Amino acid sequence: MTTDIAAKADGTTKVRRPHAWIWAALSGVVSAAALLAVAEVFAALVARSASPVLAVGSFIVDIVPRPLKELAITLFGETDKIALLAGVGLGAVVAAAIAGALEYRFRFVGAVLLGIGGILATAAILTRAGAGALAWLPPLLGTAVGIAVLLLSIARLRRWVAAAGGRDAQTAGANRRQFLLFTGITAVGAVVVGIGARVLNATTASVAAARDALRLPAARSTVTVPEGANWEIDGLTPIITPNDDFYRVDTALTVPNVDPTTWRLSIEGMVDTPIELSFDDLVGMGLDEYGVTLTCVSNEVGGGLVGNAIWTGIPIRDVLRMAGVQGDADMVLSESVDGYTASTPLSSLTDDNLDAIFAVAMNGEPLPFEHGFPVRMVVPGLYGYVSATKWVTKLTVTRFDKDQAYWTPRGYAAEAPIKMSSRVDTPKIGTPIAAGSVAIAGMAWAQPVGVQKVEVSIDDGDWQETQLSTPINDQSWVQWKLDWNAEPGSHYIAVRATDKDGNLQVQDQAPIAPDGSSGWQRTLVTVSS
Ligand SMILES: Nc1nc2c(c(=O)[nH]1)N[C@H]1C(S)=C(S)[C@@H](COP(=O)(O)O)O[C@H]1N2
Ligand SMILES: [Mo]
Repeated sequence: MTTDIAAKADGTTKVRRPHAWIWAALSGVVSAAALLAVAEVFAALVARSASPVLAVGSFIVDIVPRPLKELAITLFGETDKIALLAGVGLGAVVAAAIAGALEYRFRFVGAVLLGIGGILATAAILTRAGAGALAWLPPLLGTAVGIAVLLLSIARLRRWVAAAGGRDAQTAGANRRQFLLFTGITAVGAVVVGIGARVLNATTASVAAARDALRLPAARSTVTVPEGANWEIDGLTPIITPNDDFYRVDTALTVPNVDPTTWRLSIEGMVDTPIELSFDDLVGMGLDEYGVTLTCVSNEVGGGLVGNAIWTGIPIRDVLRMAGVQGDADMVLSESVDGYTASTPLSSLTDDNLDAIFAVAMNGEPLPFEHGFPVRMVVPGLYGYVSATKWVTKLTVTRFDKDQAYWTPRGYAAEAPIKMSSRVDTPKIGTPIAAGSVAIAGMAWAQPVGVQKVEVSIDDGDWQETQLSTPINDQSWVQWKLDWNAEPGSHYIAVRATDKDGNLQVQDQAPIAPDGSSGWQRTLVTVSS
C-alpha cells in the first residue's frame, strides 16, 4: 500500500488519492462474501440444502451440454467437480469485483447487479430437488445483507476519496481508517462465519454415526466366491472390487446425507395401491446376497468404469408386487433424494429370473455414502444410468412414452443394456516387460447370460482361447489369462469375448453415447530383450 501523505517541496503536505477502483472492486468482493456467509448461516438454521455456491454449481452441472461435460471429465477426471466449484467461485469473485467498481462509478448499479446475482442463486436453489419450503430465505437474506454491505462500504470509500482530495490529512486519515475497518472486519467476519457455517452444513457427523450404528439383519443366503474365481496375477483386477476402489459416477456435487431413520421409499404412479416403506420395513422383508458387476455407459472399451461387488438387498419385484403394477405400464422411473432419475424397463425389475434389487450393503458393509447410502438400486445387465439409482427414495411406475429420465434429453438412450466387453489388464501399454514367459490377463463380462469364452490374438495372428477363472455367476465378470512366450520387440494384443448364447463381442467401434461403447480392444506392448 502507498502512504497517503506525501511531503511537498514547500513543506506542506498533500494527501494522496486512494486507488478508488481497486478498493471499490474489493468492496464488491467483500459484499459477495457477506452475502454467501449470511446465506450459509441461515441455511444451517432453516434449510441445509440452500447453499448458493453449491446450488449454482449443481444447476450448471445439469445445464451444460454433454460434449462439454465429457470434456470436463477428460480434463479434470475425478476432480471435475472441484474444478467446477472453483470455476463458479472465480466467476463470482470477478462478477462481484465488477459490481463493486460499477457501484462506485454509478450509484446503485452495483447494488442492482448484486441483487440480480442473489435472485439467480435463489432461483437455482429453488429448482433443486428437495429444496425445503424455506429454501428461499437464506439466499434472499444474504442478498439483502450483501447489498447493505456494498452501499455502506462504497459510501465510506467515497468519503475517503473526497477527503483525500482536500488538504486535511487528519480527516482523510480518519475516513480511510473507517473504510478499511468496516470493510476489513466485514471481510474477516464473512470468511470465518461463512466457512464455519459451510462446514456445519456439510457435516455428515449425524448420518455417519447412524451408518456406524446400523446393524443389518444377517442375509438369509450368501454368495460364496468359488475356488479358482480369483487369480492373483500382477496387474490383474481382483474379482471383487473393494469398496474404496469402486468407480464412482454421479451428478451430485456433495454426497447426499440421508438419515436411514427418516428415509422413506414410495412406490407411486400406475399401481393399485401406492405404498411407502421405511428402512426397517424394507430390510424386514429379508435380505439376501447377490453378486453383480456394475458398468457405466461412459466406460470406453478397455476402461475402468466397471466394478464387481457382493450386494445385500431385497428384490425390487417383491416391493412392486406389494403395490400392484397396472397392465399398461412399461417403465419405472426411479428418483434419488437429489432429484436424479433413471428409466428402467419394468420387465427388468419384475423378471423372476433376474435379481434386480434394492441394495443396502456392499461387500458386507452398509453402502458407503458415495455409493448410495442407505439404499440404491442394482439391476443386472443394465448400465448404471438407467438402473442403479443411488440414494433412491421414489419409484414411479409409468410408461416410456410418458416420462423421461435425467440423461434421456441429454443425448443418451432411454434403454441401455450393458454391451458385452473384454479388456486387457496386463501387460499394460507403456510398461515394458521382460522377454520370456508372460501372463496376458484381463476381465470380461457379458450380463445377463455370462461369458462363454475369451480369445486373444497376438500381432493379428490366430485367435487363441484363453483360460477363464471360475465364474461367481453370470451377472459377474470373470478373469481370463493366456500364457505367452514374449519375444523382444513391439506386439499388438487384441481381445474379444463370446457369451453363453454364442454371440461374439461386437467388433464395430461405437462411442459411449448414446448407449455404450463397443469394439475389440487392441493394445500395444513393448518387450525388452
Ligand atoms: N442418484 C444418482 N444415482 C446414480 C447416478 C447419479 O448421477 N445420481 N449415476 C448413475 C450412473 S451413471 C452410474 S454408472 C452408477 C454408478 O454407481 P457407483 O458410483 O456406485 O459406481 O450410478 C448411477 N446412479
Ligand atoms: Mo454411468
